[in-house]
Amino acid sequence: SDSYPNLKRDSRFKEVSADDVKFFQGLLGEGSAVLDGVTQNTGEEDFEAYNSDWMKKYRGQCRLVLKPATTEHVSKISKYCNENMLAVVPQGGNTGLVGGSVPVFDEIVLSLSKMNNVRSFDDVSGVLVADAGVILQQADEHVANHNHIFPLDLGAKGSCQIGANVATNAGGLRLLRYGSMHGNILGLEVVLPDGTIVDDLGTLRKNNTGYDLKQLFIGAEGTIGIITAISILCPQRSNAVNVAYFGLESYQKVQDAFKEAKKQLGEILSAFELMDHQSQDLYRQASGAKLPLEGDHPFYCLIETSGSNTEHDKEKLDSFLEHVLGEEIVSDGVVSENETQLQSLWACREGISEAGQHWGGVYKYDLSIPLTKLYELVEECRELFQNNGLMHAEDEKFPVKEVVGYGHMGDSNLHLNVAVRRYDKEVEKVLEPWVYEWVAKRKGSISAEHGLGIAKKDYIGYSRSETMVRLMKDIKKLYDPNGIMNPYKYI
Ligand code: FAD
Ligand code: 2HG
Ligand code: ZN
Repeated sequence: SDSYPNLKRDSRFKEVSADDVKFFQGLLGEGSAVLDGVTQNTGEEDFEAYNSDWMKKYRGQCRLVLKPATTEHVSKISKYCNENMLAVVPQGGNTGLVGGSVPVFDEIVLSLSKMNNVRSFDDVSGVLVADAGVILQQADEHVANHNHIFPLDLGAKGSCQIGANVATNAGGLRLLRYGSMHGNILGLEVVLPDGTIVDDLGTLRKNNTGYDLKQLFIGAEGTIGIITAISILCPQRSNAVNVAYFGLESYQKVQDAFKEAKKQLGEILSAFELMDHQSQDLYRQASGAKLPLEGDHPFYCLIETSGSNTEHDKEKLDSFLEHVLGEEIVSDGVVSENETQLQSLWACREGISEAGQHWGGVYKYDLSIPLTKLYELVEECRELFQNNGLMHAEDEKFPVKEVVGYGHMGDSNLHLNVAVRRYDKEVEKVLEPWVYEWVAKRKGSISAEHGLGIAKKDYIGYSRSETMVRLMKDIKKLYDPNGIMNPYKYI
């Protein structure tokens, strides 16, 4: 593939034939469930949405997309592919940021999009059981009708799927409050590469009977099986949600504000997000939106509180604000007065990811770094580009437009985005392996929440020991001995 000069198609995998297509059509019908470019003259453009990723950075050459409607379908497809050495890529909403959801060569795309039913919701326990292909926002709306909240929220909620959220162990904006998928997932239904249906769709909070095998599929990025349904614990939805947006003068003050927020807002704190000035400026330029505060500040924070008592929460938030303004920890701030304002404050944070690629492309790094050192990486990276003459905010001749830092401060998770006018080898040489070495030296992680996919496949060693990588490979071999499931990616 042009996108992957260093990779060769694995010749053990069979190319899709007319007979294969016939089998899948027999199973799924000849309608929209099979997009066939093998026996039909279907154009490239029809495959575009499946072959290329959200960043338009990775591109495969798949000529067959399958959209099963049932777990039974997924099982029969997997079994057939396994017996015939056909490689498969499970695909959800294709919003992943590490190139994991698109084929590398001619792998078959198995899209979960037609498996989108909520199976049950129990409003006493808060347990939702639903098909993997339900869109995150729809899952949240479903439980909202019962006064509950889906314990994950992220900027791609309108397109990403809950099964894929589990497959990537997505973190998102409220992990600080509700915890990770590893804690919230109570059960999974998974199809193994040989077609075995693993029905572990339990709804129990506690079940200490041997290995907790479902954990293996959480964050596996579709390399050992296909998640077809999930069972997840949803907390009560809070009556009172408030959002505040601050300007601060230094990263030290951001840390002080975080400490104060934990101290004073404790149990009602549901998000603490960091945005640097450069990230807000890119967002403003790309979206045309007006920023919430008048003056410029080097740093901004977004704090969300969610509690059960509006007055009580408001009182707490007001006294917190008074304190941090009085102590000059924050220089300026605004609190949302209504839902529209709340959404527009959140947009300043959620909109950065997309703004980053507005000028042509973006290099994204998703890192765990000890909190005290978290922002140093952004400063050093910016300095590198300032010194080597590759960066200019206005001049089109320079490949790099801006280096921005933002992220889930409450989880020590930094997003470093390098907004570029074009993808460029010179820029890549500066960034890699420099970023990974920087992070490894500080005992951070090279992937806090987006996973490894293909983007970081060569760098797993910066965050995992040889022994651990060997154990992962053993598991891969056990579950997927033919290696048909999402090949060429990190494992
Ligand atoms: P895809 O991109 O389609 O797939 C992702 C991976 O999962 C692939 O490796 C794929 O093979 C595998 N997969 C998909 N479905 C299944 C399945 N049913 N069974 C097994 N494997 C499967 N991520 C975060 O963690 N936190 C964020 O805050 C966040 N914010 C984002 C904001 C924006 C604007 C965007 C574009 C992305 C963001 N992401 C974030 C990344 C991405 O949205 C998440 O990784 C999300 O979980 C991917 O869901 P998807 O349905 O798009 O999956
Ligand atoms: C976010 O927190 C996402 O906005 C995306 O994880 C981060 O685009 C990115 O780098
Ligand atoms: Zn994130």
